[in-house]
Amino acid sequence: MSSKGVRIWAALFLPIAALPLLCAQKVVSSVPGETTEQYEVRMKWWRDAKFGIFIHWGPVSLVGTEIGWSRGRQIPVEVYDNLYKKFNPKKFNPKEWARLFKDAGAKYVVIVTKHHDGFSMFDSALTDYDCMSTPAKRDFVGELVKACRQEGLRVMLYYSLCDWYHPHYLPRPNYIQDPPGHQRDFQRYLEFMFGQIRELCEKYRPDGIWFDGGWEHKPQEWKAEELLKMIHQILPNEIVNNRTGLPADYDTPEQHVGAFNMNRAWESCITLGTQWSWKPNDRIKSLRTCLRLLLSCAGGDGNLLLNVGPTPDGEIEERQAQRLREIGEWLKKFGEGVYGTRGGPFLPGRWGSSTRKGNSIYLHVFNWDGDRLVFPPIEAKILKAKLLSGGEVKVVQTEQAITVIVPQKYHQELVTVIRLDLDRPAITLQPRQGPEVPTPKAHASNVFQNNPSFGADKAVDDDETTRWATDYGTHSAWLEVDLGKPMKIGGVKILEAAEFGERIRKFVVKCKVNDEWKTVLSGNRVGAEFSHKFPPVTAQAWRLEILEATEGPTIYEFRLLPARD
Ligand code: FHN
Repeated sequence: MSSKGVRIWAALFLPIAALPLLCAQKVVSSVPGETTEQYEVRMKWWRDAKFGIFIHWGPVSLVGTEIGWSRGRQIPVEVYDNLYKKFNPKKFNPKEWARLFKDAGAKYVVIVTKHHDGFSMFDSALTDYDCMSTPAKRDFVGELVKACRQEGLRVMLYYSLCDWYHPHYLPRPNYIQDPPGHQRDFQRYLEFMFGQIRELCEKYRPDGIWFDGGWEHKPQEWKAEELLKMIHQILPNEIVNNRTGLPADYDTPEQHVGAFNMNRAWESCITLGTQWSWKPNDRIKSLRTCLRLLLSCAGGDGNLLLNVGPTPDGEIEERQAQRLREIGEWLKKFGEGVYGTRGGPFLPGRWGSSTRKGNSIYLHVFNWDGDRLVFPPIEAKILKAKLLSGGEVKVVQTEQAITVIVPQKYHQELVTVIRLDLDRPAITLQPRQGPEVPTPKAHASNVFQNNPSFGADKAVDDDETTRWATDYGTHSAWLEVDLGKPMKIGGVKILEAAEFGERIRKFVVKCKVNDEWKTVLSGNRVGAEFSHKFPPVTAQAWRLEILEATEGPTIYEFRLLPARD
């Protein structure tokens, strides 16, 4: 065989021929010496699940401040540490919670058993600072584990290594003064910590352990390798995250979508509100934001762990429950493009995200370029395209590009879902960039302390968790948006950061036509969500002019809505 022939053979067949070697390769995981194949078998349920619910609950919910972090800060230590004596969540119905999480389309839950505040929400033989010392005298974790299992959910248990309550934990929190003569002893704390983790494994037999709070010590000081070994002696298939400081089985980006990575499992943990534990009148993320977070995680080959903070009387507050049910309703229709998929082949971006399963690619489109998106070419042949969210789709595939065309009347404000059926398994495709879409640029008359975190672009970044803000004492301001090219716009959606008060009293929306600013909309109040349609206008430059505001206006999103032809 000529050298060229050898090169072709190697390029075509070597990857397949090398498969056994690849599977025999050792992988970074929580099980020393585990092969890639063994790791992927152990992680399969977790990778296929894609969507979990995180639950941060404890006596701190009685005061509505952040769990752990508010101890000795907003809440005096002696007050915080005695909240458990009043913690009596009479409405706690684990079966209702489990049903809700199942209705949300989640496949697993992660339950906080002990947070940094040291309070054990499970019946521990090693401390009286636990749920059995509350007036409720209930094993909250145990009941929830049982109920979730009965609904077919997988269960993982969160445990904070750091424990700012325990008298032997080191480092001593700076807001604590130990009694005279008291000797802190980290090894005695480790005995307690190992003992509790053994309890959790033996009593509840979770499918995984979600460690947290590892940042105050090195893995060696936590005896992390010994800890993982103990866990796997009890539960050989246990999945463990990276927060002992060892890489273990998966990474845990927090409050943001992780980077695309087919070679390292990851899960973004993100709050549905703005706080991990319950906060009265917290701002809850919209369905649009929640779905786009989930699809961007799945598109990056990761999972989303969405956090809820239950109320002090034991309920998931209705606003949070409703959002979870809405997510579940969407997943009932379009979950085939989420569950059991892998990320890619088109990398996530402002356009949306893609997932793949079998011989199909799923496109989850957030933003279009007019009525189309132009993707880079793929080596597979597209046999069929289906607009799962309703309507017709046209796909033109050439060696240079894949053009996906959907009339704007079929564009969904939440997500537009398209399935491309191929002539081969989609997993064989190498990842590649996704399509470019026009990205608005913005500038403003005023930015809060000229801080880019509150810059004008935050009002047009398609992210409802970031906002443009202005200085205190600002009673009028404008935001100017350049869409990158003239676009046919038929309406606006404006999300004011109303939690700071509905400050806008008078505004206009303008667009520049033939070098003249033309008013297309006038209004008084905006509030948390303002939408208004108007006869379509084609323009590239747009303005939100806030003419009167009671205090510095602040806007999450100024969204120009493409006209639906
Ligand atoms: O401090 C905790 C926080 O309260 C929350 O539990 C998150 C969840 O990932 N972990 C720590 C912050 O990284």
